[in-house]
Amino acid sequence: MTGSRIILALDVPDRKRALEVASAVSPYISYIKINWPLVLAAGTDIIRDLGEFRPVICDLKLADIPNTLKLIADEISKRSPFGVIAHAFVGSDCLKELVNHSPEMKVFAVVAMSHPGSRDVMDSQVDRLIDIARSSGVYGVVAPANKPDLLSRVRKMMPDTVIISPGSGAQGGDPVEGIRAGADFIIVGRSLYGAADPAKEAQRLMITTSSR
Ligand code: BMP
Repeated sequence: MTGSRIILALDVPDRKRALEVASAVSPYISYIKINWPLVLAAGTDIIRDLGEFRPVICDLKLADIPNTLKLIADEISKRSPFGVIAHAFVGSDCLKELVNHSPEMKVFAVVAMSHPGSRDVMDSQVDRLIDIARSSGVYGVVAPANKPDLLSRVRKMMPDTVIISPGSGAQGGDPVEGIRAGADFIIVGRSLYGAADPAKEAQRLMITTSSR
């Protein structure tokens, strides 16, 4: 591992460009997170291909019944990703199914989100979502770096769980503030893959977040 606390959110809906960016920034990041835009554009084999650079976290934000989650987990795990992201709000039976069915694939649960609309429902339910994630035995959770108060609350309630945090850069948050509020890893998308020199920007982010 690089020791970096940066996760690249590779929301580039183009296989060739995605591989170029991954290759350029891989010395400065720890994981590559992929989401629907790239999976839909490039197909699921991109999971295995990107895994040549760094361990891949599949951000499919799964939200379904246990049996369907099991079927999805079987398909994803054929491509050997490091982890998968699911929503906590579906309940502990669903998360437990993922955790137990594919133990080699780490499960991250979304317990709080970075966008303004998460105030409509999710922000007020954070304690409940944390309880669901905790009782399901997930490896990690997703909580926003651009809402440090919420992030600190998650850290306080989950002192030993890995927290990965989006919301800095393009969404206005500050990566260093995210680390101080309790994030283990900062997820960075547009401000990294869209930079004039993504490798240089990744190196800068790695250095600024490393000693905090
Ligand atoms: P960007 O740095 O370009 O805003 O990308 C953030 C990434 O993190 C996107 O892939 C987005 O889907 C994801 N994300 C987020 O922004 N907020 C959340 O609350 C949860 C996420 O997974």
